[in-house]
This record gives sequence, structure tokens and C-alpha cells, in this order.
Amino acid sequence: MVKLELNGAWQMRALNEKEWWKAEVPGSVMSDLLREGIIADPYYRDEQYEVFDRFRADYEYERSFHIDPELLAMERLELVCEGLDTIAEIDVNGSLLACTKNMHRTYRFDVRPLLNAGDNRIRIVFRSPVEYVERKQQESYLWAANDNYVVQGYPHLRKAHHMFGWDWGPKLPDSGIWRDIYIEGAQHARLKDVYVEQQHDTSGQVTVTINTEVEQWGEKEGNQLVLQAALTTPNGETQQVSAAAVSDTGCLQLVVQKPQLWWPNGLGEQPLYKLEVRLMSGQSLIDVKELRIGLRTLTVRNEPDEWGESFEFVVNGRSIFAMGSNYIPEDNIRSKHNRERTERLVQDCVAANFNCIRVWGGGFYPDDYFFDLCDEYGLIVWQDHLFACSEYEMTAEFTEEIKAEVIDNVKRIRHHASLGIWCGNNEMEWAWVDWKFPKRAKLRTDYIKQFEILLPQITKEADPNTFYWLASPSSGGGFDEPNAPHRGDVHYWEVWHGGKPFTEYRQHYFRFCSEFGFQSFPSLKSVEAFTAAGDRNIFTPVMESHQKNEGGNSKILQGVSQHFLYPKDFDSLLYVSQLLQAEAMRYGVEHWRRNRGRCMGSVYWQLNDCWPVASWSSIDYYGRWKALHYSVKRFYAPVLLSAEEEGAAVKLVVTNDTLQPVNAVLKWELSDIRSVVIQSGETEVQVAALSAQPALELDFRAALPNEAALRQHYVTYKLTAGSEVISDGLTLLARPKHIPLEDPQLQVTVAEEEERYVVDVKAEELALFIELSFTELDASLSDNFFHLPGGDTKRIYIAKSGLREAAGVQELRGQLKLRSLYDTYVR
Ligand code: BMA
Repeated sequence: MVKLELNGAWQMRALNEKEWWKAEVPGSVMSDLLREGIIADPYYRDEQYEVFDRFRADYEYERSFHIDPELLAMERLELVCEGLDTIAEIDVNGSLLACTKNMHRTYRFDVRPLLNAGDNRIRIVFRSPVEYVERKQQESYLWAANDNYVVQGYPHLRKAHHMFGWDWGPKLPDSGIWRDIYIEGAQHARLKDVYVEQQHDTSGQVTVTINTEVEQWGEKEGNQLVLQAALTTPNGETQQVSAAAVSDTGCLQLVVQKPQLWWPNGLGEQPLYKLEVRLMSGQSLIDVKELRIGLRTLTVRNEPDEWGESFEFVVNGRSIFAMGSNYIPEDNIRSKHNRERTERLVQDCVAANFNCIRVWGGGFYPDDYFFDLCDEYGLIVWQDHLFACSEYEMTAEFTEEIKAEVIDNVKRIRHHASLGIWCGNNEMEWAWVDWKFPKRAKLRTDYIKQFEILLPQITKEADPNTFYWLASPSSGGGFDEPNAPHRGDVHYWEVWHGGKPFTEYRQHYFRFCSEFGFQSFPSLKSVEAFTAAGDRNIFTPVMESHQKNEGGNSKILQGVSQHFLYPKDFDSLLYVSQLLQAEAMRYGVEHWRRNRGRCMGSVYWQLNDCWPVASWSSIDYYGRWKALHYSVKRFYAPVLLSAEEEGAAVKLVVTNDTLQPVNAVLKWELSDIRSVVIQSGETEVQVAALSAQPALELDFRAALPNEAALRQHYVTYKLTAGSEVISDGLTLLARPKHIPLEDPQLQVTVAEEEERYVVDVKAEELALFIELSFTELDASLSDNFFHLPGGDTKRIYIAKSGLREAAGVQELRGQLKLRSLYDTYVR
């Protein structure tokens, strides 16, 4: 197999314009125009609207390449395009090779007849996706949710939906060659497919079966071809097996006697095995495929039980509580995606104790490195197929397109240890049952054909061993109460979209909540990056254009009014909006974790942003953690002590999501607003592995008989084993806006150690939601946005490796800013 790369330098221009611009492949129209200075940054102020107009044009890409006679002499020469976005006409040396219309597919074209020895030219024209979907929509209307923020008609085209706008994303439907492009030359045969299965038997040994598909052409001399497989353990020991490739399909087996099992984060290690499958002809290597696998069993238990029907991940035989978030594309400008950036995001997930991530269906199937990182760091991936919030029409062409794209991607992704679920779509079964849109019988039937017949069937054929779920949310299909609380997974939006108070979360015991969320603004530093000084008020056109959910800013303000005092300025409002979001999510998740067993999953909406915007994300576009992400780190802690307060009654529950039992001491204190301890106590607790247990019920009705008394007191609690604090917390007994806070007079010291900085924060009076930040620097802190009783000191660590740019202790001290809730309002 010989590969001729066509990545790299191309030239591009709007079709039929005079001037050519430099282009980089893989890349996109938007990134080329930006680099060449033709367009302004679409994320700055309201430039998005002007840049959008550029996508009404067609663009052409062109380059030359050299083919030497040896390559040209090869029996097979295929042009491989791993990603063309989207409506493309490919021309080689003046002849049309192919037209494509699906960004999610990998295309292989026989290019041999069009090639010459020496210089060749390839040209790809991309037609306007906007003009196309608008035209199609005129011909045949397809409904889509969020119709006031999106380009109508997007479900007609197999292109990441969010690029046409979403309730967190701009309308920037970019185009271009977004993944690798190359020519592949082959002689005699190629390894068309490798599919790995693993069988775990009761003695603990694992049989790895490698199913192969070999494509041969010309004269069949199968007995000369040999398949070899080599499996290398994480410690570097290799086992080999080989067999003659006598037919097109083959099968090799290896037995691993003492497997090192792969576990999700928080439950064990992530050992990975390297598998190399070679196709040999005598001594010469014809083709090779390398896969990295993890040995584990991973499925979803979905069975009737006392509460309805379970929905829980079972890994290596243990039922686990999924803790994660929904992942959306990391950037609207495709070329800004890279492994390094994704690794930082995955590390942020792991730092916040995630064991799971859902790839939402309105984007694209992530690159291989995304799944590699999830394998390495231990995040179970829930992968939606790429359909979200809209109707689809099963025309013959559409059916062929989606079949091809699903098979391409399932085959690409299925071997990953982290892959936990394939799911048919986002919210379409639910929409057909509960949402309002003009429902046509034909398209309802098409839904069934597409999501209940075709997609499960072809996914199962390509990957029979990964759990398949028809839609999210779903109760198992057939339009049977898709968002039922007691079966399957649930998207719970009554708090955000429905305007219900946070307390509402505690009324529900979902089996698995795969979406629920609350918005906030990014921090001031982030807002400054996309606004001019005069824009910094949430009702300016620029700030409103960076809020895509209609009524979103009013909902944030509504929430602020319920929980916090009126913020004194723009910066305080941004900060308070983040506290609100963090509190909303904490309310839900702690409750579901207290009910572990019945509830088995929390996947909040949403992890990240694809541009700077007010949204549900816990990490903003610039990678800065919002208050929520620090809160997630606390409420997703493997062992969690949490409080369910109701008036003067406080129930303390320990949730243990580790494989070991917890034996610890629980200490609690009731303090008044000046941080004088009024009552205290302690008790020993034993909590079995993978369980939740009520530890204590405290009743302060005698001491705190009315609302005024509740406002003047708070409860702290701590779970310790020896000198180690396993989990701790502080619960208010009234809303923060009603707590008569005093100036906490925060003091701080910063010291330097070899690998990290140590920051001690001291409060003279009760301080709520203390935030540490730096004027210029960006750093990951061990904790932030935390409470501190008066007289207490909290130690925070900043790993030197967690600083985006290196900085000395003086610089850190000089830039450090501290604030707490007390600083956000005028008294
Ligand atoms: C859910 C998601 C997204 C959306 C989010 C916020 O319904 O599936 O489509 O962005 O809610 O509204």
C-alpha cells in the first residue's frame, strides 16, 4: 500500500473570482479567508452576520501533484477523501471524477483512469450549503426545532446540523476539505476491514477474535496471502497468530490468559492493548491495520425492576452511575479542532470526576483522537448518530447517504474500549410524541423506517456487541412515552425551558438523566475577548447576538432574582449567573446520586462551547472553567457526602461510587451567621461499594423555629478517614439573597513549592462562593467558587503544569483577585 498525501498547500477562491488565496488542507473556507485577512473574526462582536453571507457563494479549491511512474503502474489507485464538506464536485485533470453530498462519509474513488505520470491537477468545487438547503426547503418542507435561530431546510443535507445555527451556536455553515485527502495505491489485495470481538469467560480469560475482510483483484491466488495478528499487552509482551487468507473473509483468534481490564475513570485503570493486523504476500507486507483496544465488557442493563425499567452502564459486571456531560463540536471553525485542545478538554472532564461523555447528534462523529483520548482517560462514550431535533424524509438518495455514513463511522469507531452506546438520534422520538409541529403521517412512517428499522439494523450488523438505543430520550421505542421518568433515559428541561424552580429536580427519580441544564454567561475576561467596551451590558445588540436561546437572558435574570441580590454591575452579574447555574445543577445531581440504584446516570447539558456565547456549558469557549465546572468536580466526587435540606431538617447521605467500601467518620456542625458553632455531632458510617446510604437525619426545628432563624444559620459536614477529608460541604438553610452576610475580609497568601503554588484563603466571616482569579493568567485550581465559614482557612493548589503560561510567585500574587458573594451587591 502506497499513500500519496494531498494534504497541505492548496489555493482557493470564490468560484469565478479572479484572485486565488492560499489554502490549507484539511481546513475550511472560513479558516482560509480568516488567515488571508479577507473576513473579520466571525466571533468578534456581531461579525457573524457578515461572514454568514459568504456562504451564499460557491468556492473552489485547487492544487497540483506529482505522480511518479511506479505509482501510476500500481493496479489500484484510489482517491480517498475522509471528509468533504459538503456539496462537492471533484475534478482531476479537467475531468469530473465525482459529486458528493455528505460531509460524514469517507469516499474512495478509482482515480487511475484520470491520472498521468508527472504533473496532475485536482480541483474541488464546493456549492453553497445555504442556497442548497433553502432551495430544497422550497421544494419540500422539513420541520426543524429552533426554527428562529437556524437556517431552514438543514435536514435536507448531510452536514453537521449545528453549523446552520443552534440555540447556542451561530449560523456559520462553513465548507471545505475538512479531513485528510490522499491517493492510495495498492497491488493485488488490501485489508478492507478488521473487526475485533472479545469474549470474557468465567475463569477470567479473554478470547480476542479478529474478523477480517480481504479484497483481492486480478488473478486470485488466495493461498499465497497470509494474515498475521500481533497483540501487544500494555507491558509490551506480544502474542502472535497467523493464518492463510484463503477466502475474502477470515478469522484469527488469540487467548489472553491474564487480561488487564479497562475501567472507566474513577473505577480502575485504562490499560490498552495494541493490535496489529498484517496482510502478507510471502515476505512482503501488502497492507496493515493498527488498532488499540481495551479488554472489558461494557453494556447497558435495561430490564424491568421495582421502579420501572433500569437504564445503567454495566462495566466488567459492575453497575456504575454515569457521571458526565454532553459534548458539542469544539469550534465552528473546523480547523481549530485539534488533539491538543481536545486532550485539554478531556483532562478537564477527568479532573471533574467524569466517567462518561455523550456526543450529541447535532454535530459530527469526532476524529479518531477523540476516541483515543476517551480510551486513555476512561470516559465511556455515548455516541449519537447524527440526527437531531428535525424531520427527515427517507427518499432513496437520503437512505443511501445515511446508510453509507453510518457504516463508515461505526466501522471506524467500534473497536474503542470507551464506546458504550450507539444511539439513533437526539430528541426525535420525543418530538414526534410531545412537541408541536405539523405532523405528517408519511414522515412519521419515515421516522420508523429510519430510526426503528434501518439504523439499528445496520449499526448492529457492523457492531453487534455495542448496546444500541433507538433515540435519546427513549423508553425503548415505538413512540411509547419516550421521556418517561421511570424507564430509559430522560431529557429534563422543566427547570430551564419550563421555568420551574431548582427544587423541582428533587421531585424526580429519573433512571438516567441524559440532558438537563441551566445557562450562564462566560466570565468577564472571556466577554472582553469578543466585545468592545461599549458592548458590556447584557442587553446590547452584541451581547444579545451572543445569546442564541430566545429569552435566555431573561431566564438568567429571573433565576438571579429568585436566589441572589441584585448584582451591582456587569461583572457581578456575569459571576452571579455562574453561581446560579452551578447551584441549579448541584441541586439535581446530588439528589440523583443520593438515589443511586434507582437513578444511575447524570449527563448534564453541556460541557463546552463552539464559540463565545451565553450557554449551558460548564467550560467556556476559551477553555475557562465556569463556577459550574468546579461544582461538578465536587458533586461528581467518587465518594460524596451531600445534604438534603428542607426547612430546619437536614438529611445527610453518603454516595459511594467506588469499588471499595467506605469506613469513615461523619462530623457535622450547626453554626450561626457569625460562625459560632451552636450544635455539633459525629457518627461512624460504613457504606458498601457502589451504593448510597442515608447517614444521619438532623432536625433543628427546636433551635430554628422560623424563617428568620434559618437565614441566620448554616450547616457544615465532613466525612473523614483518619486525617483525610473524603468529602465535605456547607448547606445554607435559606436562599443566598436572604443571608445577612458580613464582610468576610478575605485574606490570601501564596507560596511556591516545586511542582505547584499553594494558596491559603482565610475568611473572617462566612464567605460564600469565593472566587480566585487572575487579571491576565489562566490557571486550573484545585477548587474555586467555594464557601468558607468565618475563621476558617482553605488551601488551594495550582499545579505549575496547570498554568497556561509559566508565571513566578510574584506575578501570581500580583495578579490574584478574590471575591465572594458579599462583593456583588450594594448594601
Ligand atoms: C437539548 C439539546 C439541544 C439543545 C439543548 C438546549 O434539547 O438536545 O438540542 O441545544 O437542549 O436547548
